[in-house]
Amino acid sequence: MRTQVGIVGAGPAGLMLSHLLHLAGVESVILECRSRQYIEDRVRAGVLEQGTVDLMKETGVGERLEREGLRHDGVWFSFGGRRHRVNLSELTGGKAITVYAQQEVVRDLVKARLGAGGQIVFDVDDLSVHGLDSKIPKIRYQKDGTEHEVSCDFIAGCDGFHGVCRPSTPKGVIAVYERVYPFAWLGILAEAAPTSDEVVYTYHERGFALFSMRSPKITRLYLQCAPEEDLTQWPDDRIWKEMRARMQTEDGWAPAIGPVIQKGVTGMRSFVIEPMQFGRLFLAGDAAHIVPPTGAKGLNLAVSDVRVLSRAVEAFYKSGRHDLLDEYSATCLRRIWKVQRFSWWMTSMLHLFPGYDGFDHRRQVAELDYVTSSRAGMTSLAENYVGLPMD
Ligand code: FAS
Ligand code: PHB
Repeated sequence: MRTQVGIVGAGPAGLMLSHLLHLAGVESVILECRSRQYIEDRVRAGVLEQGTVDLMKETGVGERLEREGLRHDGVWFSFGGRRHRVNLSELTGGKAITVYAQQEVVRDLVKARLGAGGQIVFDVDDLSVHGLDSKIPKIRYQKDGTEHEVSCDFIAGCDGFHGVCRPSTPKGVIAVYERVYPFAWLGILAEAAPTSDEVVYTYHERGFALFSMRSPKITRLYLQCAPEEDLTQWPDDRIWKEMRARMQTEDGWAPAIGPVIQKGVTGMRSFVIEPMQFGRLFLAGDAAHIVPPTGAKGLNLAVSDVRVLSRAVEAFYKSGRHDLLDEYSATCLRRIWKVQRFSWWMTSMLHLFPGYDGFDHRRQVAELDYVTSSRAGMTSLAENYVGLPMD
């Protein structure tokens, strides 16, 4: 098979890239190791920045988002038993976040790609990439026991943190910058009507907790736990006891209880590679960087990377330009490091770290008090939370 851009991975990065390239008249093929059902049911992120929402609407895949997305003009921080609201839209000239589950974004993009005659090969095995520093790199994979090869001009490595593309670069070419946090998140989906119509971040002496939702019937909750937490030790009643112990406020607010329909533990790390390109291989999304979910940035960073990459590839085919491709890594990294800083800052301000003492706890509370009462503090938080400008 021959195509212009071979894309490895049908997550938000790979699907949005293929969609944007299609609109620019550039051909691509997506190779995904999982089934369509699996990727459309995979529970992950849920918060979209203003820029991601605008891009989906501008490019014709925002119809269901418009109908079912939950726009939030504010976000809450709870500490000392009281909730404090940051008015995002007032502080950012009308911008907001939208709660719309990642798997819904994936569903909309898969439907749009296949609907436009796009090629997505699901359930591929043993995928490998070759000739990255040649003019025609190749992707080899197995499907139904048969060996296949895709020749292309560019390979987009959108295969996530555990993918094969990043490790396929020669040793020493890529520098790694990393922080692994000494805690994780235990996340649940519950059939319970959300008792807040905006997200609530809670700082508590028992550990961090987060209140979010997916619909008027589904609540999404997270609590800080140990990195190797054993889910079998968390029956539903223990989960609810702990969630309410951490989140309940003096005015009686607390999450409503309901059947837990999904639970999982997510590790926390900050991770960035430089550069995000080697030869004709361009890495995007979680394949190149990971943020702790405290800032709700993972999916949005993947989208901002492929926005830059699709423009660079379009300029190559339309006017033979190489400059935007050569600048791809540096352009993305400028925004990535700002988003890494915000996600690290939110994580540091809201979680309990081993070895922290009374001084640290009072410092964290003072920081929360400052960023929820000072206009300058709230504005900085708000502009980062709704999303810094995309290039
Ligand atoms: P993805 O990981 O989404 O997609 C990569 C794709 O490549 C996958 O479909 C995978 O199956 C495929 N692939 C991998 N190896 C392959 C191979 N060898 N061959 C072919 N295909 C291959 N962010 C938040 O903001 N909030 C959250 O609550 C949140 N929860 C998360 C929970 C988990 C468990 C994880 C892992 C991430 C979470 N994130 C969250 C971050 C998340 O949203 C990511 O940033 C986002 O999925 C990144 O999108 P992609 O870069 O497209 O990578
Ligand atoms: C979510 O709704 O899943 C969510 C919200 C805020 C975060 C992370 C995840 O910071």
